[in-house]
Amino acid sequence: MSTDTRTQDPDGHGAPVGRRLLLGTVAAGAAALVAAPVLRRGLEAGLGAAADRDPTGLTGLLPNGGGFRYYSVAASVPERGPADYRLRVDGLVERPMTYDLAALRGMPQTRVVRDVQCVTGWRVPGTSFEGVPVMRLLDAAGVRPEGRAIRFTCFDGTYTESLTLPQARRDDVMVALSMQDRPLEHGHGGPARLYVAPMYFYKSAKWLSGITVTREAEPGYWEELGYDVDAWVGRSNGRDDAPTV
Ligand SMILES: Nc1nc2c(c(=O)[nH]1)N[C@H]1C(S)=C(S)[C@@H](COP(=O)(O)O)O[C@H]1N2
Ligand SMILES: [Mo]
Repeated sequence: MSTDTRTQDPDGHGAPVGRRLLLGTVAAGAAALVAAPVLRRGLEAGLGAAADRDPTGLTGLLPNGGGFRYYSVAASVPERGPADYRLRVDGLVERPMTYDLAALRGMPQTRVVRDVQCVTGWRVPGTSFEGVPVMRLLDAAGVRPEGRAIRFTCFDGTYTESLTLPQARRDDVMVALSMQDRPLEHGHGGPARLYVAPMYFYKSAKWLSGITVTREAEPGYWEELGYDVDAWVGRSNGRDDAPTV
C-alpha cells in the first residue's frame, strides 16, 4: 500500500494527480486521449482539490469491460442473486415495499442508450441499460407530500447517493438489471444498480439495496468529498461544456 498520507483507503483515493494521469494514460489507452483534456479543463476550472481526492475508487480494469473501469470504495462486496437480493423502498412513503429480483424483472422495463461518463474523464460510448424506472417504484410506494429527495443505499455497506425527487422521476433514471444486453454482473454492481443517464457515473450507485424518500437531498459518498450533488454531465464539477443557446 502507498505511504502517501493523502491516501485514505486501499483503493488509492488521493493519489497525486501526476501519478493518476500517468496511470490513466497507460491503462486506458485511447480512452485517456479523450479523458486528458476533460480532466485538465476540470483542473483549470478549480477542480484541483476534489480531483486530488479522486480516483473515485479505481481498482482495475474489468475483464471484457469494453473500456469500463471497476470501482468500489468497499474492499469486498458480497455477491447477491435471485435467492437473496432485495431492494427496499421506504422513508416518506405511504407503502414501504420490498422487491426481489423476480419482482423487478417482472415489471415493465425501460431501455436507455447513452455514453457512460466518469467524472475523471473516461467514457464508454453508446452503452445500453435496461431496468425499472425509479419513478415506477416511487409511484408504487406512494411518495408523501413532504418527500422531496431520495437516498440510495448499497449492499456494499458503504456507498450512498442521492437525487432530488424531480431528478429521480426522469424516465432515464432506473434500477438497471442489465447492461449491454446482458444481466448486470457483480463487478458492475449487479444484480441491480442505479443508473442515472444524464449525470456522471458516480451517481449510478452499484449493488443497490435501498431507495429511501427523504425531505432533502443528502450528499452521497463522493459528494462528501467535494463532488457536486447535481452531477449533470458537462454542466457540473467545474465543467461548462453545454453549448449556449
Ligand atoms: N456501490 C458503489 N457504487 C459506485 C461506486 C462505488 O465505488 N461503489 N463508484 C462509482 C463510480 S465513481 C463510477 S465511475 C461507477 C463505475 O462503475 P463500473 O465499476 O461499473 O465501471 O460506479 C459508481 N458507483
Ligand atoms: Mo467515477
